[in-house]
Amino acid sequence: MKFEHIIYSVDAGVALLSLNRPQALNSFNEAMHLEVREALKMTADNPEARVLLLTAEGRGFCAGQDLSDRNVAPDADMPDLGLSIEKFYNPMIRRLQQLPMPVICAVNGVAAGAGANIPLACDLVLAARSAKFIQAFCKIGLVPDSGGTWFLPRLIGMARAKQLALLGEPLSAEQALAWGMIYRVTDDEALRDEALVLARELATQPTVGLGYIKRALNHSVSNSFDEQLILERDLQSLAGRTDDYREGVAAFMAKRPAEFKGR
Ligand code: T3D
Repeated sequence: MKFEHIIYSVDAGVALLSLNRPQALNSFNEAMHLEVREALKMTADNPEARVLLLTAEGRGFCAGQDLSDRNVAPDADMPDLGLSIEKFYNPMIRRLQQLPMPVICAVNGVAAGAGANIPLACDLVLAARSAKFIQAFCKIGLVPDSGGTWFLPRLIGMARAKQLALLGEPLSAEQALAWGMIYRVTDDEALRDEALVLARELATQPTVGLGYIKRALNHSVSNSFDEQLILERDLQSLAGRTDDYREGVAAFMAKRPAEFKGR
């Protein structure tokens, strides 16, 4: 598939997916949704892809839904937004959460609407110092989607989640870091490089095991204690059968660096 609205490549174990509609602050139209969907599927299906790095081109990360597709004539029917969520946004968020590898998100500028919540579905979020997260939905009569009402209270607590969702105030990258919403803030010019260094480093690690760690932690927020213990047991059973575990133990015993293959 030839991509027009995203840039996609796989190199040194890192699948790089960059949103590329900077003229509309990388807001989502249907064509970009379809391309992102295809790129996520290609990443899941490619054994050479061991880490996904999601970022965007231009001065912003993503302004959510492209509102020019929702600007209907006063006498025309509005599209059913629930269908759009069901068809496009929810599958994308599920796919990011379920990809069996670490997903890094590099937020290169303003992130609004669904664009503010997509990073929350990723595993490690780096943000440029100038980036802002805006739950813009309330300003146009909508409800936070793309998992926002699920992630936000769990990450930053209910009071702050309500502050962001009901007031739509921009949250700076530094404040997002202080609140535990993201992993790291970088200088603007350094964001892409720092994200790539992290992604390439992770891609040399036992990435099947990292995928299991991600799965365990993601389930922990809704599992009971006993369910979580059982999940840990089952995942450890799978991890213990990977080539990387065998290599990790052998390298430790031989006092040499391990050479993990992501298998
Ligand atoms: O519909 C469904 O399928 C349901 C799902 C909904 C999910 C959602 O995401 S709903 C929320 C949609 N997003 C928003 O409400 C955010 C709208 N944008 C903004 O509030 C502001 O643009 C920002 C705060 C993000 C950035 O402000 P600023 O001042 O830095 O930039 P700007 O000048 O407003 O925008 C730059 C350009 O991008 C501008 O175009 P122009 O004038 O240069 O030709 C602007 O129109 C365009 N743009 C920004 N956001 C969108 C957009 N174009 C279309 N859709 C957008 N969401």
